[in-house]
Amino acid sequence: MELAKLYEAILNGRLEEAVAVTHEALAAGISPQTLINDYMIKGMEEIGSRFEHGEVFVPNLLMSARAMKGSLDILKPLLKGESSITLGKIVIGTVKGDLHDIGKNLVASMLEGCGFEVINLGVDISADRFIETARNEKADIICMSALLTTTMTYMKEIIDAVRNAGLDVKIMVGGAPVNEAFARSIGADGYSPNANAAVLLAKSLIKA
Ligand code: B1M
Repeated sequence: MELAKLYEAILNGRLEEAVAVTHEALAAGISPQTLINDYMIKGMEEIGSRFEHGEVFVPNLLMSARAMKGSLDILKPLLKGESSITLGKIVIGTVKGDLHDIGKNLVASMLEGCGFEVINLGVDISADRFIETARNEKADIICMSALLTTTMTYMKEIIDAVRNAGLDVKIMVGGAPVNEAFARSIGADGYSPNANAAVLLAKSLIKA
């Protein structure tokens, strides 16, 4: 089957087609990871690049996001393993001022699928909200996502507030503009570039 159709459907924001091709691909035995990493994320990257160059506009981003979410809804249950043990509890959210949630939700699904208990706070999350939830839930890890250069800076405020609150919790960060050096500079315990790496990082932080 032609998997490039999935890339095209996400890129062009065609929800029905994205959903149909995803079903066909699964029936043909293609793994969810292959579909996500090799076709769907690439479609989102391309629409982002076109947006950056002024070739498409916010409504196009929204339509691509809708198509991506439609496909991910089908794949998410398949990312969940049969794990009966809980490796640890993670509070995850996109930081204040930022409404991007596709990557964060992918990270949340992968963590859940690999045995973590995940409390997904959603988007636009303040330091107080992270702290309150982590404290009440006795979380092991706070996981933050930011997609904007203007919101990634708020991660430091959250980390400082968490440390000042005296919480014994590890903090991991990620999102397109974030990198290892930035993560270190704001005092995070770890950075990961994608959902798979986030699982490995969370496992290593739990052991540390
Ligand atoms: Co926006 N947007 N957007 N957007 N958007 C970007 C981020 C942008 C890079 C596009 C561009 O110009 N090329 C740009 C940011 C520029 C910058 O800051 N330097 C941008 C902009 C400017 C904006 C607005 C300001 C546009 C406007 O209104 N004028 C606005 C801001 C709104 C706000 O948040 N306050 C805006 C709005 C939107 C939509 C709402 C239309 C929509 C989001 C819909 C949604 O999420 N529900 C949207 C979209 C879709 C994008 C792009 C095209 C795609 C993002 C995405 O979903 N990628 C994006 C361009 C791009 O990233 N190439 C763009 C797919 C997803 C699977 O990847 O989220 O990177 P990603 O997640 C990855 C990794 O980053 C990592 O793992 C994931 C899986 O591999 N990861 C983590 C993420 N979080 C992690 C946490 C971890 C670990 C790993 O913790 C440890």
